[in-house]
Amino acid sequence: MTILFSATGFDPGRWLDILRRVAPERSVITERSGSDDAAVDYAIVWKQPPRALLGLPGLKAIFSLGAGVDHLLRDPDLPDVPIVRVVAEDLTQRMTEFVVWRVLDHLRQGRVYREQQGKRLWHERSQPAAGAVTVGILGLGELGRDAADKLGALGFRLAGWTRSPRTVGGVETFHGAEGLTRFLALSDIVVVLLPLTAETAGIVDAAFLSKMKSVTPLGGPVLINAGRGGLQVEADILAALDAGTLMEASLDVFATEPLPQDSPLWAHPRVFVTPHAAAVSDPEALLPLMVAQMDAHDRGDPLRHLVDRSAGY
Ligand code: NDP
Ligand code: OXD
Repeated sequence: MTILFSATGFDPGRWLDILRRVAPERSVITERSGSDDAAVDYAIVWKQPPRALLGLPGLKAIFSLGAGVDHLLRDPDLPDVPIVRVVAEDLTQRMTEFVVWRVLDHLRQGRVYREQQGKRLWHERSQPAAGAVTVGILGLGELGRDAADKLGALGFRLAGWTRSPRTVGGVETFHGAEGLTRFLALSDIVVVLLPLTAETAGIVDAAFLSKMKSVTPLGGPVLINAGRGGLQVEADILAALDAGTLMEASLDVFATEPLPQDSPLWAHPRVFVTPHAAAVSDPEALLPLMVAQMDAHDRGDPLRHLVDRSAGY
């Protein structure tokens, strides 16, 4: 009973300490020596290096350290075993906090008031009510549905866009290409909570931005992307901001991360940048759920929160 923990891009020390604590009866390895290959029955991965998962005859499932699995599905050597992604109250709650924070900041003109404070300007701005604003959420999955629920409780009108037809209470739903145009024509603030797949890559491009509303109660349309950077064409977002067709954007994810120092997004006065921090994965919250699933699966229970490889999420 061995877990292979294979991750790049961060120091896994705390994750490994917690994993060893919550799975005391399992061995945990980060590198393969060859002699332990046959004992590896589960892998936990984040942007695993090439060939990390190749040739593990006893592998039963791969656990993604994130809700998104684009990092993992890119692997040309991915074994044909079930993939489990993160679905956890802790992560969902963090994402909802981010979405509500950004929506309220745009609604209450946070950018303008921060500028005014810098100039010691006492000037009250007009204030639309939440009920006069439609927040459109691209992706009504685990994260999108919870954000919609909490925004609805604050009084916002809600629209949602999905791949397949969905019914979600309090949300006007749309799907497919034709549905996207109608969804955009309705949304004052667009929140992107889509997975990055072959179908969604680059979806927020010039054509998409040109379909956003030109007049909104906020003075113009707003974009919030907390899904993946690959969903957006950054040059098109900058062009729309400069042309005034997009009023403001809050971006948590970028085509290249960390966002390159020379990216014009850093200094753009109407862009709010966060470093892929909308919903951090907390090992104390997530690892016990993963180990509980491994234990249950070993007892014969089916795995939950499985990825549909053909859909890419
Ligand atoms: P889910 O898989 O639960 O939901 C995905 C939603 O996107 C579904 O509603 C799905 O539609 C919709 N969707 C997928 N493909 C399309 C398409 N081609 N057209 C229209 N809609 C589509 O994912 P989660 O809600 O758990 O997570 C969403 C994403 O958030 C993750 O994939 C990840 O990239 C990102 N994320 C970012 C974080 C951050 O810190 N910035 C943290 C965590 C996640 P349908 O309902 O029809 O299946
Ligand atoms: C995730 C992420 O997918 O951190 O969970 O982006």
